[in-house]
Amino acid sequence: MALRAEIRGHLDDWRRQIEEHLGHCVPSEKTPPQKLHEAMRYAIFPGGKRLRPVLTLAAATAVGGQIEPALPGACAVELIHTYSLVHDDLPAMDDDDLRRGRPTLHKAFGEALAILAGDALLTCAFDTLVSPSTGDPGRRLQAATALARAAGSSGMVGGQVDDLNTAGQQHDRTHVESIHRRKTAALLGACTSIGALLGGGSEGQVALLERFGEQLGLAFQIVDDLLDLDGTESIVGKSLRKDKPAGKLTYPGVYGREASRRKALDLAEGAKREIGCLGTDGEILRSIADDVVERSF
Ligand code: GRG
Repeated sequence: MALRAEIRGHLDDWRRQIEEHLGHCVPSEKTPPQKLHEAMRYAIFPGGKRLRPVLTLAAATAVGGQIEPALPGACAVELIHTYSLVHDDLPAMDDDDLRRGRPTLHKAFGEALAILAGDALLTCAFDTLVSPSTGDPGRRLQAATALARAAGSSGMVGGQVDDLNTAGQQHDRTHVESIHRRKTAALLGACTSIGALLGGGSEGQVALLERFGEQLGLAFQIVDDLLDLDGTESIVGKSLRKDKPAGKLTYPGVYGREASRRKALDLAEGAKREIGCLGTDGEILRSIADDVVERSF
């Protein structure tokens, strides 16, 4: 219990550092074009759980690295995640009015600016990752490659396309896993591999932390599917009960609620086993894995 409280203290401190660093990544509202920068900052602040950047920092420290060189990676993954939410909420995709407890970006700024702010957040992510004057440029390049692959057509964007295309079709186990792995889990795998890379981890550590992130990412998406069914809108901060009417391919839709919950728990346990060799250095990551499957938002 005391250990969990100590870990929460670390995570709160990391979140503060992430907020501060993110503030420097995107130009201020006073910088022209003002409306664009206002929209980008509206999407980023206040944030959600900041799970992805926290995972990046946790992976960096798990391999013995410092927070500072990993911060650009942490902010880059959050910028990519935020762009994906902005675009996912658009009328052409999920057509959502509510995100992080307030109007979605296109509701507040209009559709054209939401598309462009999403584009600019995506570009800003790579600028953030490759620009710092300190740290190892070779590792940053590897991190940028990992991020591009996880976020691009073989990863998140590809998963999103298949998710849109299979809406209303027969629910199928292989298909649901393939979509969730690309749409959500690939980016979480990139978070932990980027953290390990920027934290100075060995090739083996980078690979095992990527596997940890991917398994946890799949568990995270299953919990997200369950929250869509059983969560409380004011707590989750987004519109719920949308997957079924939209004919979306989900874990509970294919396996049922109980088996889905068991699957999420098994995946989180598998992820924790994956990093067993890190011993106490993996403590924070294991605690995050528990939080992911216990979450109600
Ligand atoms: C539009 C290219 C493109 C991709 C969209 C990420 C995604 C793919 C869509 C978002 C919708 C969705 C339900 C995705 C799966 C789970 C997910 C990413 C949930 C939101 O992430 P949280 O809960 O959000 O970490 P916060 O607000 O806490 O950052």
